[in-house]
Amino acid sequence: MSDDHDPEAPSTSKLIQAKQQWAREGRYLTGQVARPETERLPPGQHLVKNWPVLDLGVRPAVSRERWRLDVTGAAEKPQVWDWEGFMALPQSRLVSDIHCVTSWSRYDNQWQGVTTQDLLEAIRPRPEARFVLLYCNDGYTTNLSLDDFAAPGALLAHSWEGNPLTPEHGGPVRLIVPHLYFWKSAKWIRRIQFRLSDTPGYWEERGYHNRGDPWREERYSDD
Ligand SMILES: Nc1nc2c(c(=O)[nH]1)N[C@H]1C(S)=C(S)[C@@H](COP(=O)(O)O)O[C@H]1N2
Ligand SMILES: [Mo]
Repeated sequence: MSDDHDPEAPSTSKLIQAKQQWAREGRYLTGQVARPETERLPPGQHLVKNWPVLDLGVRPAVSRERWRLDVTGAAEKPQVWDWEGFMALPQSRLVSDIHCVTSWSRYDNQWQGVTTQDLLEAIRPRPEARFVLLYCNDGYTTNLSLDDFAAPGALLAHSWEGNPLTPEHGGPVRLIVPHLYFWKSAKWIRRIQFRLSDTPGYWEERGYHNRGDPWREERYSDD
């Protein structure tokens, strides 16, 4: 996705320009490797108690009535869910930590929603599907391997701490992938595409690491 060619692409704000510059400079890199078994805070991170809002500055207002989730691509049963259909899927409650590449972490977030494993059971990706590309209502995209998408702890969340997810945090529904940096956790998720090949999303095209494991400090890519 390029700002020059996509008329729907969000405008490039100062913060976004700064984040692109940090990616070029390798800002926040410490070169340390932590062990999740013994250390809860990944290298180069600091704890916050609040929950910062970070996005491209476009906050789409999507009502639950008009909300839809399309699942497309290499799957046996591609589907479009509306709110009622989504809420009829198995519902789970999970607790996880947030690690943002801009160096803040927040512990013990309680999420409610549909685990990616339950979603995968409903749509059954074809054996050759290896990756997902996530499309959001604000024009944002991000890519994941199918293994990372399906990892334990990953869910499509509609609630946080027992309340509906607010619009600025991606409500009605966002993805949560707690074992990777938070830019992979797509807000206002609109479409999940199952793919045979990988393709970079918004930040991955702008210098962020393709995978983003906070324990290996995979903040930015080297090329
Ligand atoms: N649709 C969408 N999802 C997004 C983003 C975005 O700009 N648009 N930003 C990502 C980034 S860089 C971060 S750090 C987190 C921030 O989520 P929060 O605002 O709820 O803290 O959302 C991620 N998901
Ligand atoms: Mo971010």
